[in-house]
Amino acid sequence: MLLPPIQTDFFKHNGYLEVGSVLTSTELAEAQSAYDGIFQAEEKPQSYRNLGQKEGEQISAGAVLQIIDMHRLHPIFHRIMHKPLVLDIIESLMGQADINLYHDQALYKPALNGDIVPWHQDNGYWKLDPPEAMSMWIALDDADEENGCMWVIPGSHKSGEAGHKRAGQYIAQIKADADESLAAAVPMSAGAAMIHHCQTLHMTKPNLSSRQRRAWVIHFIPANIHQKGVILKDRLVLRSG
Ligand SMILES: O=C(O)CCC(=O)C(=O)O
Repeated sequence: MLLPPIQTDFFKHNGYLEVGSVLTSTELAEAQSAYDGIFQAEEKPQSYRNLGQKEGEQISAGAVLQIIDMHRLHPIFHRIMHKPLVLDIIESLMGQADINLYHDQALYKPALNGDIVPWHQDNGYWKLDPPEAMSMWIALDDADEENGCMWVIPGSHKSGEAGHKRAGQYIAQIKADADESLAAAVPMSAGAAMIHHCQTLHMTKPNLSSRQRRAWVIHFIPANIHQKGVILKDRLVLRSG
């Protein structure tokens, strides 16, 4: 079922939208257990890395552990991204039914030493044209200000591409300037999702709490999007209209 105008208008205006739970309790339990299994396996997937890693550090003090394309590693993630509920939300906000996957990623902030993800727009990394991608950030634990919930600058997607520069000593992260006085926290329960536009400024704070924060993010693109001047053709088709 497509979203009502009150929600699509909120997204258009603010560049993000909370949609409540998108997982059944069985799906949540299955996703949590698959996530843990993948992160705890002795042999890590090739994409495994720590976004908290800083130049010159052998062992990083802070961790934001990333694994790309969980849907290739466990069927539950493949199933969730194909759910009609999920794709109806994206179709409503994208305004079209040709929806491809850009990629998905697990972003895991362990208890006590989760690092920050600085202010950025996703398209600061991706450079997709037109900038019409959107991400569904799914909490696999209750996420709040203490353990690293999402923060956004409402309406920032309307200001175009922000200049990004390397984020301090972080090897794999960039950052943009943001007026933090405008920032809004988006606490969420496990199983709930928020969608953000690829030009919405967002960040997450360190997790110094005693609770882990597991998140899984699906990045959706319209079928006709370009990168470096060419149409992205090799992507998983999730829905075609
Ligand atoms: O989960 C996080 O800590 C950061 C998420 C993020 O930057 C994103 O979903 O684009």
